Parts: sequence; C-alpha cells; structure tokens
Amino acid sequence: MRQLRFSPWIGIAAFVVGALALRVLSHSLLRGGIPAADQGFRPVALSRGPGDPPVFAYWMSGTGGEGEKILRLLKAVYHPRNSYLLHLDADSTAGERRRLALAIQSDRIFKAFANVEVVGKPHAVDRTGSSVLAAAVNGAAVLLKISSDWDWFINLSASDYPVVTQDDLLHAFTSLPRDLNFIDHTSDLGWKESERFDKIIVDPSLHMDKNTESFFASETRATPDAFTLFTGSPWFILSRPFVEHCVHSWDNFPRKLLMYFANVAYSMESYFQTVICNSPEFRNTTVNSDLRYFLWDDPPGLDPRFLNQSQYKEMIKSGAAFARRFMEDDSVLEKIDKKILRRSPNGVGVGKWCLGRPGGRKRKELEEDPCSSWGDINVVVPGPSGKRLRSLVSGLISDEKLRSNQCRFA
Ligand SMILES: *[C@@H]1O[C@H](CO)[C@@H](O)[C@H](O)[C@H]1NC(C)=O
Ligand SMILES: *[C@@H]1O[C@H](CO)[C@@H](O)[C@H](O)[C@H]1NC(C)=O
Ligand SMILES: CC(=O)N[C@H]1CO[C@H](CO)[C@@H](O)[C@@H]1O
Repeated sequence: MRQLRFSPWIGIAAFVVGALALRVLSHSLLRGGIPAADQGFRPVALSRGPGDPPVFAYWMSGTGGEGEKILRLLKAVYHPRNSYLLHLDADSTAGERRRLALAIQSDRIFKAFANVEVVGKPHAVDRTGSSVLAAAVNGAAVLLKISSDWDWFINLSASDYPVVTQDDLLHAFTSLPRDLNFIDHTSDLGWKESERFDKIIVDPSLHMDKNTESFFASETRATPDAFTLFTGSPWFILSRPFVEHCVHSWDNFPRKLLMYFANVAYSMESYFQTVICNSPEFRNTTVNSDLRYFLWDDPPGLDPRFLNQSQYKEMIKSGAAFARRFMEDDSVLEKIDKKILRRSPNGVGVGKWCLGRPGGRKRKELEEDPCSSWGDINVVVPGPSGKRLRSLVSGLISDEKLRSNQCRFA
C-alpha cells in the first residue's frame, strides 16, 4: 500500500475553516531589514537565550470603524521583540483596511522591525457563532508561519487596552515555564449547559462574505459524553506548544472539537478550554486566570462595563495585564498612556529599548517620541505595574494554587 505523506502545511490548510484564503499585506521588505538611507536605523538582534525575555504574538481584531482604535492599541502594546497580526473584519471597508496598512507602512519603527502585519482579506465574523473562533485559529496559524520566535499567543480586541508596559509583561513572563497557558476555565457549566451547549446555532458568517447574524435551530442535542465540556473567558495567553497542538497536531481531537463547536453559541468561550482540559499532555500547563481586569454588571451582561477614570486606581491595583472595555479615546486611556506607558502623542509605549528620554518638561520634548532611536531590545526593565503583575502571576502559579485550580472535573 502506498503511504500518504502529509506536510504540516497540508495540515494547516485543512484546518483553515471555510478555506479563507488569507492575504497578508506585508509592509516591509525584510524582517529586520534596514533601509540604508535612514541613519536612524540600526540592526538589532533578537536574543533567545534561557535568561532572555520571551516573545509574544498578538492577534488583534476589530471591526468596521475601529481602524484608529486598533492602531492606538498596537502602539500601546508595541515592543520590537513581539509579532503583531491585525485584523479588521468583513464589516470594515477596503478603504479602512488600506488606511490601516498605510499607517503601519509609513511608521518608521514598525518598518524597521518589520513585526506588524495586517490581514489583507478580512474574515466575516459573528462573535455569537464560531466564525470568530475560526478567525482566531487562522490568526494563530498565520502567526506560527510568519514567526518562529514567539512563545505566547495573546488575543486582543480593539476595545482592550494594556495596563502594564510591554517591559512589565515581558519581565513577568521571563522566568515562567514557556509551556504555561493562562486560560480561565471551569467545568461547572451552570445555565450555559442548556442555553449554549444543548442548543444548535448556525453561523452564516462561515459561508457569507459579510458579517451575518447567527440563528438557532429549533432542535436541541445532548450534552457530549465523549469528553467533558469546559467554559470560561474568551481572553487568553496560550503557549506556542498548545497553539501548535490546536493548529496542526496529528491528534484528531482539536479538529473534531472545532467541528462540534461550529454549532455551539459563543464557542470562543469554550473551545480552547475544552481542548486543553481533555488533553492529558496539556492539562497540567493551565493557569486558571486570564490576567484581565473587567467590571461586570450585576447580573452580568454579555459584555463587561465600559471602564473610565473612576476605575483607574482599582484597575492598576489589580495587577492585571490588560483591561476592557474602553470607549474610543476615553480620557482614562490618556491617563494610562501618560502614567503607565509614557507614550508621547502618537508614539509607542516606552521601554528600555528606547534611548530617548520620555516626558521632558518642555512641550516640544514631550512630543518627541523617545523610541525614535533605540538600543538593545533584549533588556527589559519593569516599572511598579510590572512588579504588581509579577506578584499576581507568582501567586497564581504557586504550587497549591496552581494544582487545585487546574481543569477540575465537576
Ligand atoms: C499532571 O499532574 C498530575 C497530578 O499532579 C500527575 O498525576 C500527572 O502525571 C501529570 N501529567 C503530566 C502529563 O505531567
Ligand atoms: C464611569 O463608570 C461608572 C461605573 O461604571 C459609572 O457609574 C459612571 O457613570 C461612569 N462615568 C462616566 C463619566 O462615564
Ligand atoms: C477565541 C477568540 O477569538 N477569542 C477572542 C479573540 O479576540 C476576538 C476579537 O475581538 C474576540 O472577539 C474573541 O472573543
């Protein structure tokens, strides 16, 4: 019998649900390429030794009208070590996507480090359905392909904002085992069992060009008994080995689950949780937290409350890495920019890699981006918010806390 040989790329291709041909608008010629004309550009090598900071891969999604919001978020979470993949979904116009790509192409820093990409052909998504999950899995697959350096995958939406600097985040993760997955999860399904898992949802965004609302079928189905369902927060920080497992493993479980979850409402709150907790080789890598700050109404609605100045203190004190939701240009974002990120207007979040002096007294100095000249990208120095994040993470992964919260089967 002839043996079929599969390359991993066939595996990926098969996985890209709906055969969404993805085109990435590349904005730069070479990774790390240095245009000779500009004297400011210097080669900087990414160092990946055991004591070096990790590398994050960001999947950042927005919808029509959110181009500016996502650009601001990108600047707030920017660090030359990381990789960024930006997506404006099918609700956005070609003009909006072009403007975003142009804004990135024309930025001197993004151009020099060549680590920001924009999805050229948008995905139609409905967050109630599974199309948003298909888009995120595809984002992860593309990030695996375009960068072999990253350690963790982070999912952000245009309504999120960091409450720590990238130096803080990189520092807090430097000493962690690289296989840990920060994923909020529980097998206590509560009302979700009948309202989400037993109902059958159909998501037309999987087969239509534009974002299209999902609908429920009149039939219901039994709760699975071949595996245990887990659910939780749709925001996570996933390890590279686990993302690889979901995207191109020989194990059929992640793929089979993806097909089951195609008809589960809000599958992004349960897919990765169910895969990881039913996979003995990954179960012990879970940390039951999403490291985010939210404020829920009582009783909680679908989305957390919009945050504003009145939550600033509590948000910072929480030690979380990110918070949501924010209105576009809310004044609290300016406060975060100024106090935490020390971003100049239009500049990127300041880190040790930036050689300029942030926040001079004179107005002119203030407007100059301290990151317009740079040094070593392998050194990070945390601020006070980094120390809070680190102590939050240390608490979460301390032995008793970690083990007792991992994938408990109800
Ligand atoms: C996971 O942890 C449990 C309990 O500590 C242990 O029995 C099991 O062998 C571990 N599994 C793996 C794959 O390390
Ligand atoms: C800020 O948030 C609080 C709590 O959610 C809310 O009561 C208040 O009205 C908000 N303030 C503004 C100015 O939006
Ligand atoms: C799995 C997943 O896609 N989770 C979230 C990632 O970000 C998108 C974009 O905003 C969210 O909608 C998803 O819920």
